[in-house]
Amino acid sequence: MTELVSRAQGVRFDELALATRNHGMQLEGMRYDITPIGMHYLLIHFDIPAIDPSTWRLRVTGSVERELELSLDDIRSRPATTIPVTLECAGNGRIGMDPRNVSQPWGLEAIGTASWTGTPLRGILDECRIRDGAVEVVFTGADRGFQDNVEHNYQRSLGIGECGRPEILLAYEMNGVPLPPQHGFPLRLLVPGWYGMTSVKWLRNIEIVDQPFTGIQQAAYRYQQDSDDPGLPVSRIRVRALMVPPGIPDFQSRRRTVEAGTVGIRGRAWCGTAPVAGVEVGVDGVWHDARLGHALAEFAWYRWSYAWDAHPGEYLLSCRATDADGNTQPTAPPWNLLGMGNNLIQEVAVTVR
Ligand SMILES: Nc1nc2c(c(=O)[nH]1)N[C@H]1C(S)=C(S)[C@@H](COP(=O)(O)O)O[C@H]1N2
Ligand SMILES: [Mo]
Repeated sequence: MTELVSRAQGVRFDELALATRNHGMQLEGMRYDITPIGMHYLLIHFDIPAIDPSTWRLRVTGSVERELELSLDDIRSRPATTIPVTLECAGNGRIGMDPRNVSQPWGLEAIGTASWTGTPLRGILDECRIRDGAVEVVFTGADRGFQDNVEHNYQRSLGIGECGRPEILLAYEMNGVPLPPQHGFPLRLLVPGWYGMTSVKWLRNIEIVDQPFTGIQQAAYRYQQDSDDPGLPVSRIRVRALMVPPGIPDFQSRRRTVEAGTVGIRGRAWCGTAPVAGVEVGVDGVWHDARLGHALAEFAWYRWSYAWDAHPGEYLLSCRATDADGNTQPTAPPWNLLGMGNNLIQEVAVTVR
């Protein structure tokens, strides 16, 4: 059930309780190419399951010629790749929607870039030989709970075609160490370019199905205008730039103070649908081109910077990215019922002294 709260009503206690479980990445963490594990954002719908890696098995079932049951050692002995990937929660920016859905009240911090190691999913799908007529692959996590009064394990599906993409991994390491419990130990799906909900943690079952999957976590991620609107499914990450807030903050308001002179504004930009083509920095609404660096990898963030000639006064800084298809960030939140995909332009209030 969707419950809406307007901005004027403030954050509810249940939202605050979610926010203390599921933390974001401090934006100054964008200074690191690879986000340290404890700084990477977290989104855990239910509880972190306790899994004994010695008895854990991954089962591959359904519309296949050959079902598989793999131990962690079996998976670790398969061909491995390591890639940096920027993950973002589809609910990032939710707090800027008005009214907003009562859910994890993200500001802008539901991001992180980790170096993930795993074996390509398609190798396993090739090995089990998918039957004709299969349409999707359903990924099931070991975590279980209630959402919208329905008890279920966390589950998401992906189309068969999408599953053939080489960058999709069954990942068992993050930043060179075994996955920590909160990020999906012992194995998670990692779908680069897609919002985070697709990357199922604590993976224990992969089922190939002949009908589209309609489970609760599949239905929950849609861009709907109201509860009767089927909406489009939430899929790939919308283009976004964020800056490291410059200078020093006020503890509570986070308002920034910087010294007059040349101020280096830095940040990151990413997009799940096309390469990032440009980033601009706004100073009181006047846009200037930032210097855009290279992406760390195909599905990881770009570095950008801008040298701001700052004179004493009060300013509103902003930044926006544009992708190679010409998509850019909106000036008003792209409102939808569940508060998804809000890539509104970031604004940072700064006092120059
Ligand atoms: N099994 C399971 N997988 C899950 C989730 C979950 O609650 N359970 N949350 C999803 C969501 S909504 C996001 S944004 C990402 C977050 O991944 P992270 O916590 O490793 O950053 O995991 C996804 N995978
Ligand atoms: Mo998410």
